[in-house]
Amino acid sequence: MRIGMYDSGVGGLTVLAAFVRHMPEHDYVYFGDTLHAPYGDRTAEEVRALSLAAVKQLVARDIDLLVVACNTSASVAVDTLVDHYPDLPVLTLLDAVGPAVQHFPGGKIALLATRRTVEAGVFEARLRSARPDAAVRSVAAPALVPLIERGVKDPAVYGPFLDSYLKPLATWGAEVLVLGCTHYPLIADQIQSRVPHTLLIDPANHLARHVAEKQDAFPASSSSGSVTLLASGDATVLDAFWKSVSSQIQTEASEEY
Ligand code: DGN
Repeated sequence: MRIGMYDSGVGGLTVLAAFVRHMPEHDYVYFGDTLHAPYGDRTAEEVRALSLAAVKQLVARDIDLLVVACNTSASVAVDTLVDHYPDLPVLTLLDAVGPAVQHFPGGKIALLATRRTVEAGVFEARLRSARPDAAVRSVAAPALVPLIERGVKDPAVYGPFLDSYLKPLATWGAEVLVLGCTHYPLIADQIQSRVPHTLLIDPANHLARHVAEKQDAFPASSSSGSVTLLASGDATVLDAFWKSVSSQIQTEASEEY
């Protein structure tokens, strides 16, 4: 099977890594819209137009399945994509976020995401319907994606932002924190250190597991286990991130949520 994925930039590589970990035998084509990242503070209209342009690149490569590896895009653009490509199966992390929290007993669930995703409210709605017994709270973290995209590594730069987003959640007693933006697993250690008693959940692992279990339901063209990275801007950034993300693929397999 040839699976297409896109994100505003490097974040969706964490989704790609989850898929490669579970299904290394498929072919993957990843498009990072690095020229237009970040999407998080753009209007819904802009995100829809950019998402369509990204998917056009992937469809031109004959993908069998589209995975939207950008939650901002999933929040506002999925209907537009389905309208334009009615024959293309489309999955998003919206499909995984409910099942991802279903089995955790915690009564306080938090979502950390971009401003557009939080304002759209669809991820929060999925969490609420999956866990009507739990209290759900969303926090927008607009400063993080631009720093991650620029390759900033210094924890001191992230510190004040992470403190302001996460300390209220630690005080609230969040038991589960859903990483609602595909960039955030890239700084999971820094997030975890501010909410040490909270379970971090990356819905990409659940989506990848789901697709791996239901592979027969998807169209299957032959594949050779390849990964192709495309970018609207500088592709070397994607290559560098992928090298680092893919090197962790084996080591994290046993400890995912
Ligand atoms: N990785 C994107 C997401 O999951 O929302 C980030 C969007 C952005 O560019 N801010």
